[in-house]
Amino acid sequence: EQMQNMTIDLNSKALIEKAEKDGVETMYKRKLGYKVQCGFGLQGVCCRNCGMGPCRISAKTPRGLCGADEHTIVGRNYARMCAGGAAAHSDHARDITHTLGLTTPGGAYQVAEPEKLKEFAQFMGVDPEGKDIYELAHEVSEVCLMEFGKPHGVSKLLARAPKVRQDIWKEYGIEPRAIDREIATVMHSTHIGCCADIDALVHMAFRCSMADGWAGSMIGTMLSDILFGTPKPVHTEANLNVLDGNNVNIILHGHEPTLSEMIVLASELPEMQDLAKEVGADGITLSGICCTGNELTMRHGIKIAGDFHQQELAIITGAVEAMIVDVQCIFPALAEVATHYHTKFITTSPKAQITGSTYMEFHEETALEDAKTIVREAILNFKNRDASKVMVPELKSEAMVGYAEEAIVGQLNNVVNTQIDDMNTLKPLIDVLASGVIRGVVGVVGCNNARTPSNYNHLTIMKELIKNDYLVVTTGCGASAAAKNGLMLKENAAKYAGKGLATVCQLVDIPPVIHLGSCVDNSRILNICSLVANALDMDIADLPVAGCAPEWMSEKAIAIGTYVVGSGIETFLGVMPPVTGSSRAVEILCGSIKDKVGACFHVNEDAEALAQDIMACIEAKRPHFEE
Ligand code: BF8
Repeated sequence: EQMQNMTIDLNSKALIEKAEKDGVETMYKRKLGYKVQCGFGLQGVCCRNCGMGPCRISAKTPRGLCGADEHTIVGRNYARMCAGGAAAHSDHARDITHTLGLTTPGGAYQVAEPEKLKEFAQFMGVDPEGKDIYELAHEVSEVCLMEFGKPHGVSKLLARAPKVRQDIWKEYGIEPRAIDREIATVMHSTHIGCCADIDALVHMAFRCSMADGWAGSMIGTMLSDILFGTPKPVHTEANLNVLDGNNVNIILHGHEPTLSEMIVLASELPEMQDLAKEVGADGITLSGICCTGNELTMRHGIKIAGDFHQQELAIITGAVEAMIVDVQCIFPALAEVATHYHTKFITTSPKAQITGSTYMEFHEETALEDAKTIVREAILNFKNRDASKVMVPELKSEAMVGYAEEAIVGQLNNVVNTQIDDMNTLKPLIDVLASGVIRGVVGVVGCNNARTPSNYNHLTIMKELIKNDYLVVTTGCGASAAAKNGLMLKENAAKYAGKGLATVCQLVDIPPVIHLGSCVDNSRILNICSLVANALDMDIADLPVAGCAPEWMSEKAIAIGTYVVGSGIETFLGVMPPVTGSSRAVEILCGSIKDKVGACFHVNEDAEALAQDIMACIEAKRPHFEE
């Protein structure tokens, strides 16, 4: 029962019980073993940056062996978290960028959005005039690769932000240079004997995170759209019941669409469909977990199997032939869990090899062939399924997903332009915001964290916000939580949303919680805020918007939170980051950083109270916005 209380998802509860019966250890079980977590770690005052340590700060030992105090140690640890997050997002983006360079007409990877490519080329300073689209794609790939390692200048992508915002960054000195450089600089400066000043450490953490949001993630999203298509609203289903009884069930888990898109292509081939029939299955069902799930659902309507905390439980259904993963957010525990069932746990990336997995390396150069080999392996595993071990839980929900920037603007214009004649502008959105019919827009995003019951904070906050007429946009595992619980259906707007928001949802045909994609796609939020701010000749910090990561857990989430604050958006966390060991760090991050960038962090581990904090903060901005 203790374990069941660690999640509010009913499917998860049922599978936790099954895991117990099957004798399988899950995260929920391991969490019970961690009654008390390390207090030094929680406060961020443990330093392992050199071999004299580890040193940890306490009343008796107020300094590390080198003399570093709690502010230095917390600051270094925080900056390194930002660098870790920025590295993960940006290295993902780098792979996408290389893939754009591999596109060929009729090849495995093609340019799906030539117009978007031309527009982006122009923005990056590449003249598309008279160029073959693939020649252009290769040139843009090269230019974008330079953003990772160019020796001079700051990120070109910053120009997407309002001018006033760019000036703020210049003033504070956080315009990121090459992405890799910002990451390397943090690693260097946090080495033993380098930076020992909390203000300077926070400053470099911000600069590095800005490289994540405004360069790495921005490139990742943009080029994914160009390669695989800009998402459009599409119907899907979410939660573990999407696993299909007599089909070969393949779950795609991880982050980069370069792999998952090829698995989609491969599994649709007649030869694979035939093979599935030959082994006695009715067909092949693909579903997704984590951000790969988001990428697939928003481009193809492929169903969402679950979120970060459901990855082990998916295998425990006994109905999964293969769990195919690439990078990030993959529990190493999956290898052990899979030994209890017939599931093949297939790792594919040299960056994320896991002991006990079946390693089938995936190369973009031989993408479709590699994908076919992997899919074949999954199909052939169907015969090993043990019916006595299968339990697909009962629940799933319908959802509308796939709202890219274009979809949001387009959707609003679709219907509202019958009354307002501005086509393809943001005027309708601005009007409903200015009139107060919608009070504000909140990005509720990010992970599941075992320090809170899975999905509880996400759902509590989202429901409270939409009930009070705040539109919610979401990405990552927050998006899965919303999809699993019916919040991404216009039909449910009347039930969950306040009158103003519900009316807008009906009129404009949007759900009260809008699916914007994977965590890399938080860049879409930056884009939309920039478009609105530009249209109003305002700064992003003036808009009635906020960011919230109610159950964050990853370094990526810390980097995101930091660049969102750096972008002038007040950011609310439902889990305290490991910074409380330094009063100065808390003072800066939750206070004085606002003087530099126009926003700061707010932390409240009580979800209901956090929702109230968000609304109060937005209401305080409204008078100025309405002027
Ligand atoms: O990048 S929300 S648990 S899946 S880190 Fe991971 Fe967190 Fe999920 Fe995607 Ni984002």
